[in-house]
Amino acid sequence: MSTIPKRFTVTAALPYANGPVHIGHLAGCYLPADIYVRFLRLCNKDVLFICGSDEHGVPITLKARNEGITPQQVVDKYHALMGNAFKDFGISFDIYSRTSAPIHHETAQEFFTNLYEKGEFIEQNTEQFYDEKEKTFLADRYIVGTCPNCGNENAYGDQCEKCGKSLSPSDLINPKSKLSGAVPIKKETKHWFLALDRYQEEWINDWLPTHKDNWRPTVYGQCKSWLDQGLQPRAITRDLDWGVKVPLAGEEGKVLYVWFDAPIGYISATREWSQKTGKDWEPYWKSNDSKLIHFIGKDNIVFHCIIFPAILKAHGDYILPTSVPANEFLNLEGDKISTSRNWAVWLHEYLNDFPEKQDELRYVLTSIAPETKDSDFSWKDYQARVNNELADILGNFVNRVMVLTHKYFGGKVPTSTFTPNKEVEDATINIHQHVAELINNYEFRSAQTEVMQLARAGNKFLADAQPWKLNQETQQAEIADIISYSIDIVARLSVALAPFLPTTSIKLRKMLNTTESFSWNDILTASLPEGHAIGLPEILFKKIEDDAIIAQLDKLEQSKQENLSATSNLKPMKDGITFDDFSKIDIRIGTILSAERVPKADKLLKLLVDTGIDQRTVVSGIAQHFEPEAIVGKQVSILVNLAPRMLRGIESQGMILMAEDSAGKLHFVNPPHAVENGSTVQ
Ligand code: B3M
Ligand code: ZN
Repeated sequence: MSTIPKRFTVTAALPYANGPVHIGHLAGCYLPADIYVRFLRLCNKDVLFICGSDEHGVPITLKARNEGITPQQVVDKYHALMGNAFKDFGISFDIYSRTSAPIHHETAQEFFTNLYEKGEFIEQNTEQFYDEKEKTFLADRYIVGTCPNCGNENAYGDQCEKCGKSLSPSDLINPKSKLSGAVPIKKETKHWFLALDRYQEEWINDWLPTHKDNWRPTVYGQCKSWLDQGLQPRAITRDLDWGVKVPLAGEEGKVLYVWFDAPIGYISATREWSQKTGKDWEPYWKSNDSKLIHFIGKDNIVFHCIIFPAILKAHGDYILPTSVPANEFLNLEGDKISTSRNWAVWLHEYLNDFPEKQDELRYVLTSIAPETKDSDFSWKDYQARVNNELADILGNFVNRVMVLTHKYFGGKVPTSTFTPNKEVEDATINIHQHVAELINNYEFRSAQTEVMQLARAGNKFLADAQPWKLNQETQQAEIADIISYSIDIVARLSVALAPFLPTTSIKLRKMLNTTESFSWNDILTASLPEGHAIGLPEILFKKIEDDAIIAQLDKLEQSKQENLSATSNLKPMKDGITFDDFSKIDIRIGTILSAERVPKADKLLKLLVDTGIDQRTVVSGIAQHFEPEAIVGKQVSILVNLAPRMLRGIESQGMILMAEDSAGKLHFVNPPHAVENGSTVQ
């Protein structure tokens, strides 16, 4: 049944456009996908590499609300940031599209309509939480309340971020709408469901085991356990106004569930590529001699191995994925990477701190790729690998070859008789055959190690041969043999490294002064003709100094401190001040006369406060903790001699003092009984 594929359709998970990309994304998905694709291209295969931004879903709408901007503005910002980061790291997509593009809305709607007309969906009314104030249904993420497991008062309706427990909104104690703070009610609403239970019986139970031996055990195991538990019908629509509209008359306010539309985004992107290039997109998705491969992280397995195949199969015209090489997670300095805790190495920040060192990061991330289990990135390990492997072995070898060629032969490839070295030849043949197999088997980590073997062998060959110890007059021929062979090894490396370290490969070709295109088979024959003038030596890899590593560790330490102080009331004590410093502070008791929300700023309330001295406006970041009407008449402590500040166009004259508890909840600091406004706090 396995025919030799004519073309390869390679997808990399569409990243959510609500934050920048970090090393975990790169190591988990984009880098292995890129290595694979670059390798296939070197083997002259027909390959299409697809990605784009995933721009729908509730978190994006929440972020927009928090920042007082539109969802489109959120995704525009991150779409650009992510696209640039991928480009900077040499991730060679044929197309980087986005799911807010019209072509995607059209494609996703076509899918819905196709399935709808075939009667594939179950239409069902269910009860969902509803915010009567905002007149909208609430996605699970829009509901907050107390976690029944750990007591965190800010747990979400789908998960408690403090203890990690998966929740459903009805598990929450005191559930509240995140939009208005109102207690949500349950209301009936209609949705469309994919009959996964029926598909399981009809074909998934038979199809999945065909991949038992060719999918990673972690991937297969996860799918198998889903099947063992029995698939359930799954809603593919939501009540939301951000997303792909359900293309049915009279169904306003319904959009496709983000996990229904996002994978279809791969197809939309392919269609966009087709429009741009004039090439036919359909064979990549509809022809049995195409091989569809999804690169993803392990949290996306079920969507790519069960749900998306179910959608494709229900449509009927499409091929199903042949491989889904999902990676495990990459940790950072022993701790889980987390966007909200700022525990990450962001790609754009990395390039600011280490300009032009994208291949160094690619190398390290592939060396520690979490292919079979979670792995850990540490800055010390990064430094060691760059310095001891890239700089000392690969860089050192290449540099010696270049310098010696200029020194002994005026930068020209000398005439020589072929003197192959066994280790070098073995390493070369091994790359040509074995590395190719490893890559075809998605074992990029081992593949890169084997490629480095050639650099090691080359370095050793040159170090053992010691041409610099030979007599230039009488042993010129021997020197020529050594140098000429070494140049060939550099040429071979420029081929073998191309999938892994594309920038380095280009630099090597430039140093060798050869612009000819090459293919994987050229590893065996790569050679420069006698008399060919090579370019100038260039340092390939500078060593990473301790200071640079310390700076990165300091940055992480700072994130840690900020998180500690955000989640614990035991904040580290601030630096000491003198009594004089303290006596400059003028705190009074005042009374809130009125309070209102600040438009488009969901954290801010505009307060009018009677300070006993005057009545003044204060903008306070307490809107997520108090309803405006509930705090009118409250006595508060107010810092009255703080310099005025403009907040959202309003001049704030002072600051209300709040006590923040370990759960991040705010409480007014006020006297136990009413006192006269203007009373001083000292
Ligand atoms: N955006 C989840 C993620 O970024 C999701 C992947 C979609 S792939 C179609 O992890
Ligand atoms: Zn909890």
